[in-house]
Amino acid sequence: MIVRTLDVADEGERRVVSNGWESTRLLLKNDGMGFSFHITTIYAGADLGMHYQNHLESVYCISGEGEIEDLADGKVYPVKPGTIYALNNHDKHRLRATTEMKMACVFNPPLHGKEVHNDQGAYELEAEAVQE
Ligand code: 9YT
Repeated sequence: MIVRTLDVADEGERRVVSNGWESTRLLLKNDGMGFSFHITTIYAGADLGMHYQNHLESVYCISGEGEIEDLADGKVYPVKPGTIYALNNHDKHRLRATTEMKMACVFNPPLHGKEVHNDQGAYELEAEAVQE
């Protein structure tokens, strides 16, 4: 069994800080679950273009407010506490945070640990791993 807390994970290598967001990766590839699980903070005012060509991602909004735009058809959906979106078609999208947002994110295949977006807004499949 694996038991961790966000407080402890935030103090170590699991916390990755990037442009407009930070993410604490609580479960990773080397945990053997088949997915990774992250608590992500999107900073207020962030406007992030993403395209996870190599991964599927589900995102559940815990707190804060913003919107997501599906760049395939231009549709914009509000995101608020209780909203989940799933990028089941590797959907190219923009996420805009009106306020700071806390999100629970699941990636399949799982992330190794240190991924940040490349210039396509994607994560590479082979990335540097978090060392336990
Ligand atoms: C919502 C979203 O995709 N934000 C980017 C960070 C990502 N969730 C991650 O790496 O944890």
